[in-house]
Amino acid sequence: TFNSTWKVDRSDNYDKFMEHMGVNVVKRKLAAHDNLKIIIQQDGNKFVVKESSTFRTKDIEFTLGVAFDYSLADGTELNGSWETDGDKLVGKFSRKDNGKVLTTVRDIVGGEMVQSYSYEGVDAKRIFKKE
Ligand code: MYR
Repeated sequence: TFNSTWKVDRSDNYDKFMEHMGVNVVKRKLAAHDNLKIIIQQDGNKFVVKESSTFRTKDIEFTLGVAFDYSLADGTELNGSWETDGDKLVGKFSRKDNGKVLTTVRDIVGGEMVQSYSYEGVDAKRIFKKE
């Protein structure tokens, strides 16, 4: 189950990933220490995700398989949806500005939540621990 409060512990290739997404160096430096915390509350197909970081706090509600809008901390707007694949959550989102696809997967591995991101052939991971 994803239901928990998750705090980012470490990241892998996240700076390169953000660079590929077009995030400028100043924001990337800040994002490296964003203290991202994600509270996930799943009830059947419905999710409430409470995101907080040094950039903002944001509540997101979505239903599996139903597209919704989401904006990244730098203002980039996405539209897409989450689905399940076994025990994983798989998200497929398109950027509104250029139509390019960002895919993301959430998986629980050894009690940690691993979120991987993929955009135009560049991959990154952020690993979260339970608070
Ligand atoms: C949620 O479930 O947390 C809300 C929806 C998340 C959509 C996809 C997030 C992708 C984040 C990519 C970060 C890259 C920064 C350049």
